[in-house]
Amino acid sequence: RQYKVAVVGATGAVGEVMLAVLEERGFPIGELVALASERSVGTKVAFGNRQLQVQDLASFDPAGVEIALFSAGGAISREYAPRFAAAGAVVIDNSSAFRQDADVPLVVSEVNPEAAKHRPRGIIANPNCSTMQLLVALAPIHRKAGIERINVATYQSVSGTGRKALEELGRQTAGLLNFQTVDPEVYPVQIAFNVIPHGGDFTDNGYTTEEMKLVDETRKILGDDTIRVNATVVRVPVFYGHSEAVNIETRDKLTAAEARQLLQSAPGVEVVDEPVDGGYPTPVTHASGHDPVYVGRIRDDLSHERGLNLWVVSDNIRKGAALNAVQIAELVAGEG
Ligand code: A2P
Ligand code: 11C
Repeated sequence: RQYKVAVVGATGAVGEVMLAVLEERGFPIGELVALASERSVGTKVAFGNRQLQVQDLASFDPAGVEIALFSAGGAISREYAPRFAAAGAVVIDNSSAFRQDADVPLVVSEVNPEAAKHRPRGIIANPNCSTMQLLVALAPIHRKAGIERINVATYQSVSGTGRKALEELGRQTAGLLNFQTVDPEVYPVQIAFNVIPHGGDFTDNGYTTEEMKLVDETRKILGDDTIRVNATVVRVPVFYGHSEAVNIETRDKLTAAEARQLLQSAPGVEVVDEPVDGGYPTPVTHASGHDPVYVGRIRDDLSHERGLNLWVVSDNIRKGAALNAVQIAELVAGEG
């Protein structure tokens, strides 16, 4: 059985990788449609060694589309995802538009795949990238020892913000190395050679939307509203790959050695944890362009008897977005 698949936002940083991952994994595609704004009509995107003509989302008729992968931002999803679903498609939405809706499942393929089956609106939400990699690493620990509290600081790459941010980091870096002054455009302050304690928008409680996603999405995906999450999101001048310094407190004691062993057989996880130079994952040496969630620096918390520290790194565009969306599509296709 082959499917008619649409990628909405096909020219974007995530859309481009959705197409690459669909091809790499040999998703059963009968027909593939690449959609973006009318600005992109006339341009082409790569699908394996083929080139697809980009079509205008606004004038596209979704009739016949069976699976639609959306990554064109929340406003586009809110407007068009219900239309695709009404036309019969299963929508897998990478935006934050529907993630907290009770009748929309929020799925990490390794963590709660069964949730994808119950989708009364025909929409399945793909989690935020920083929640995604965190939970691939933490769900096995939660099942084994019960996580009561998560304390996380993120080091998020600019690709999470989209193509314009990738360009901004490149332009600022080149400019500053050539003694030019650079003006920030995408970010409020200079990102090159800097770190910015700000992702998303500020909310009334002083936290940012990116921080609150870590709180709310973690609880929904693990199905446990009692988990306490304390998050600080930081943008760093890295192109691809988010990193997270994670401290957890478990209900039952889990030693670093036990956690290491548990994670070695966890789906989607690769443990890189040697206490030597370079014996840990980084975005550049491990994550960028690769599928796994890498975990290293696993240590007993010296300040808390049931505390544990981990360093979690993954390609935010792959597992954090495009790969998980395609894995959800595989779950849907696997239903037959
Ligand atoms: P376009 O390239 O035509 O603007 P990124 O997150 O990397 O910035 O990518 C955003 C994606 O969302 C792009 O594919 C972009 O297409 C798409 N997009 C943005 N606005 C619209 C719109 N109004 N209609 C359809 N697609 C849109
Ligand atoms: C970032 N996590 O790195 C974001 C990007 O909710 O899907 C994705 C925003 C989202 O800025």
